[in-house]
Amino acid sequence: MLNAQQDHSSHCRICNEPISAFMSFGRMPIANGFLTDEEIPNEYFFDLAPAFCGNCSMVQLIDQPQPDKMFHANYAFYSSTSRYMQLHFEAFAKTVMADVLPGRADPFVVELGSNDGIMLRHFQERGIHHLGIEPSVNVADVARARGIRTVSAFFNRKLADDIVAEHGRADVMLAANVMCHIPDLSGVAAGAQRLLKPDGVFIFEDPYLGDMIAKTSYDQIYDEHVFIFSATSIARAFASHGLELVDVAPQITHGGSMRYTLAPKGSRAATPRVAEQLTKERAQGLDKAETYFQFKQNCENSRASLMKTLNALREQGKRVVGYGATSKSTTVTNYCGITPQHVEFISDTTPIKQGKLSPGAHIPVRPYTEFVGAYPDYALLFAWNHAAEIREKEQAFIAAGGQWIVYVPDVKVIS
Ligand code: JHZ
Ligand code: ZN
Repeated sequence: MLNAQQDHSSHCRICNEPISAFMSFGRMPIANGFLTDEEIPNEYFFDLAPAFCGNCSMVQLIDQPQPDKMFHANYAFYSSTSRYMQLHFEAFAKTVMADVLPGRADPFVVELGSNDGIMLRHFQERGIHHLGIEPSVNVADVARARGIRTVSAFFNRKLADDIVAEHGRADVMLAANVMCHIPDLSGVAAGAQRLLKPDGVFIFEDPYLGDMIAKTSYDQIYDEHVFIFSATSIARAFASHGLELVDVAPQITHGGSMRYTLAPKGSRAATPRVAEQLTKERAQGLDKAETYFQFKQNCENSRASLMKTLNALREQGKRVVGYGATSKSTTVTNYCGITPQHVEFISDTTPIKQGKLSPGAHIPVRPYTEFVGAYPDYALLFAWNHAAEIREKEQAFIAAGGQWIVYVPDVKVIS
């Protein structure tokens, strides 16, 4: 339910038209704000409320916490925790090497939000001139220790100019699961315009709005994701900075993502895939407000169904453990009202999250060994985007009689 405080309007971060939230997920903590008992009294909350801009079609948060509340020296997400994601970024790097770098003398590759170097390492290993930009110092340190040149800063016009002065202009700019985190998207687009060579390309990928709407994967909405992109909104947002959308490529990662290629206007022809994607998005109604009101209804139905399942299992005295203390799970647990009475603990392989409590819901996060050591009756798959990797790995859990609870695209119990 929207209430007076949540139903406020603001202005589109891209085109400045008035916007208002189409729903609120309620009082929400920092998605990666894993905390100790002592930190509970000071836990930070904000209103998680997405809006759709009827003018430029950008889906965005009305309120977002200050960047330094989210990306700092204890940032909890290390990209290299998934084997499949390591393979994905190796393939991404190889695609760039095969499609963009040939014929360029001493090419220069810049990655925004390079995290622990999961993608840049492939350029570094081949002696390609590279630079990572990563404001979260702890993950950047992992990259630096691997010999990947990394600066810890937020990318903007000024940094773009500094990079050009020190290294020259870039042949390729890359970003994965980063652009949708940056509220000043226009500043980044302007920086990209300055940093790129006239024949350079900017390639980035992020969770895709079309998948989120189709699968009711509302857990893509959390503090860090200030935008959920589509080809429609990206084409419009970058056009005013002289960058044109010249290619799109759907990805299966993170529950459905889209890779966008942008180039200085007129420097290369757009592939037919761009027009096809724009047509598909119109057919899906991504440019219409009604779509988002329906999405809200779908979220409420999903929540009711998940809680019905969890409440029934609690009454039967079943043990339920969460699998993967994802950022996404913070939206699910807080929006649905999942408590430690529903979910005993969340198993996660990331050391920095272990021994802490999940944000807002305060469900303990424990090492993976505790999951394997005493299998629960049910595992609630918070890391549903890694389902293929996890189900392959957890055959013994199923053999022991365990069952998965999933909620994307529908709430289901599966074995
Ligand atoms: P995972 C993060 O989202 C944050 P999250 C960020 N905002 C973003 O945009 C996306 O990534 C790209 C654990 N795990 O990848 C590791 C296991 O325990 O879904 C992670 O804590 N066992 C930058 O946080 C979590 O689950 C496993 O076998 O939603 C997965 O987080 C595997 C595979 C993972 O991203
Ligand atoms: Zn707009």
